[in-house]
Amino acid sequence: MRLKALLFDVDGTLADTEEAHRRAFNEAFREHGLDWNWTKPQYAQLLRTTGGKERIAAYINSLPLQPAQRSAAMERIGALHKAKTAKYMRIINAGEVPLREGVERLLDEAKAAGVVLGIATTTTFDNIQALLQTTLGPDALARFAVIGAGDQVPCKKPAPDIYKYVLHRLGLRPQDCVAIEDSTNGAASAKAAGLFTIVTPCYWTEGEDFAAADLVLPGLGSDERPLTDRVAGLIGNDKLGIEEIEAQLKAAERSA
Ligand code: XBP
Ligand code: MG
Repeated sequence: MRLKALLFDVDGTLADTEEAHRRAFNEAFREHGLDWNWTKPQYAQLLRTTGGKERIAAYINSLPLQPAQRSAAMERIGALHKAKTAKYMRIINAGEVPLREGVERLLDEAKAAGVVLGIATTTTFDNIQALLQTTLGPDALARFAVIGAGDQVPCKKPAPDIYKYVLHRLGLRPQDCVAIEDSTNGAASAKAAGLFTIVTPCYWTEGEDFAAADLVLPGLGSDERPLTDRVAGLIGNDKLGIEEIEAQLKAAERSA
């Protein structure tokens, strides 16, 4: 088997979590006496900045504030983000956000095939733990050989840092691994780290430009929701599995 590891993004890829993030941000703002309320269209724009703390900073920078007010607002970011994380975890722990279709199947297939699993995300480690344990059970973290998260690297996506960090920890070459992402920022990060990159857009990223990606599919496909004939024609099956990923990786290598 050429494929050694599958590296997953979390938000939008393992699960469509961004509405839960948006709710948590707004609840935290309210709790801290701020009248900030991020609407869905506004949040779609704000998502261009990855990372919750960085997103709040981008929002503060967009407000018409005096310099002193702006720096006072910036000083509140740490406390706001801590409150947001607690609220987000409460939503996730309540089981409100399921894994995307086909994710658990692909994780199981990878294990059976001896393909290592890794995570490369900008979100906070506690958020990943909550999502994985709620959806896959208490031992879920052990499925992943490396979890690269949040502030473990200096620069968040679209910088390649988090993927490079995970590859380094795994001791693997990028050409032997595949990234699964949902966004332009995520795909840019994975490609800049030298990875074959598959994108399954989510509600928030549909319509973004994925020209940099190697393969774009509406989802991974499952028995309940197989990929449509047109999409299945691209990968030779109505579900994206380890065999199909391996075939895509080899085809890309031949044409390189
Ligand atoms: C997703 C994100 C995350 C969440 C917020 O990007 O940008 O920052 O929106 O998470 P990607 P935190 O899927 O490309 O990793 O608030 O925990 O930072
Ligand atoms: Mg994502």
